[in-house]
Amino acid sequence: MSLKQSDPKIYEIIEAEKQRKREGLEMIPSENHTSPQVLEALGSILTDKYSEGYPGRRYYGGNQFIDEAERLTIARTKEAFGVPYANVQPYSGSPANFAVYLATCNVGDTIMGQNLPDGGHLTHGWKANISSKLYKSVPYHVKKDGYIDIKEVEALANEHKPKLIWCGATAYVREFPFEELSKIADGVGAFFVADIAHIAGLIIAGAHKSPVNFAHIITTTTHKTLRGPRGAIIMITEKGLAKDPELAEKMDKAVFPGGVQGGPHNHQTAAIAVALGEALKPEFKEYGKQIVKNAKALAEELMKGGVKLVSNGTDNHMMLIDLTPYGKGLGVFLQDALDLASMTVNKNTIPGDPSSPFYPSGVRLGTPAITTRGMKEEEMKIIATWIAQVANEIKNYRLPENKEEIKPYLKKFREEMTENQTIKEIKQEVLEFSKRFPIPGIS
Ligand code: DSN
Repeated sequence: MSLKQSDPKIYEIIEAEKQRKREGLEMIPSENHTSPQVLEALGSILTDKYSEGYPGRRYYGGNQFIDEAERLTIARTKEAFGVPYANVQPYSGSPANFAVYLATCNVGDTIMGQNLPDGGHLTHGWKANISSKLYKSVPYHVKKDGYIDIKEVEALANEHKPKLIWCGATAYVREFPFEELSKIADGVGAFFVADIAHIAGLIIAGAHKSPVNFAHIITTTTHKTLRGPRGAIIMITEKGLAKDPELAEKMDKAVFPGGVQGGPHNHQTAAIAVALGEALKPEFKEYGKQIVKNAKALAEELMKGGVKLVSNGTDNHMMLIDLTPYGKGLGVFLQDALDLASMTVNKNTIPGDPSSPFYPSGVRLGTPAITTRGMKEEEMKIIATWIAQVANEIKNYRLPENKEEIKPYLKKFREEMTENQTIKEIKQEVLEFSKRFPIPGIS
């Protein structure tokens, strides 16, 4: 019996989501469209198996084929990134980063990472995350031009002598300065960890420099530019093994049984292997390079259309629209208006944001998913024009100062945007345009 027959409710939800994707443009830079083959592995019976432990040393019987899948995933990771060790079991990026802390730090140690409103990640020491509760977090920042403030990192590292320094972000548009930060970490004897979640696919494609020669440890999610299932990988470099020859054993123990995980998600592991197999093919190099070309083209056209971007452009797959020329806290307005025009982006803080993380003043967008659909620079020009037009429609709205007034104001804003003629016309154009670019995993 098909899912449609056995559970029509969930079937309809999945179909509606497929339609949303088919008829719109996915531009959240941390999302992508996985291949039918990745989806096939992800939907396989490997999900049924318990296999705590590691290949050849499990707590359950019947793991001979799971062992093969995990070994293959590890081998493909080592080949794709050029590292001597990989743990492919982390459920996702946050548990992977937590395992890194467990393997390298003691509770109370000092850690450094990029400040969240400056584009950094929650798990790199943000005040609301456990990483700042168990460890003493010293955040570093970006400068006015959007680049990491290397001098500040150096001064803070010399003053606070951290045990670990992160390099990585969720909203950083410039190439990561792996070499400079690794020198600072080496100078104070800290572990230098590169969290390449956003740019893993770009690194494999040669479209962003690799941290392999600079970092001791590398973490990544597998579902962003790498275009795999949701999941994560921890890698240790030769430099990491030289710093601590027992680091591999410590990391395995930190993932399981020491950390927040139980049995590995074997369907996910196998799907990561499929994604890595795809990423090792020559066409993936073209894909990764095209992501960056598209992002640069989109950024250029947006700026020509009068849209302000943090750091005036991008080196990677994403850009950050700075809406402060119109007012503060307008990210949600542009996000929702673009949503109504079938373009999906996310509201985001910008460096020095005058508003709050919930009502930030920026919007983050990127090109991994639309590049998967085969779009090129010509299409970016069209998309940029639409975004600039939508931005023009929201610029006279203002986030109320009084918190009580925000919800009713936003409700009214959404009602007005739903009836807005420009938005309606763009939505129709996006629909026609999207039909020309089928999504690989969606029939
Ligand atoms: N949520 C991810 C992102 O969107 O970048 C980071 O964890």
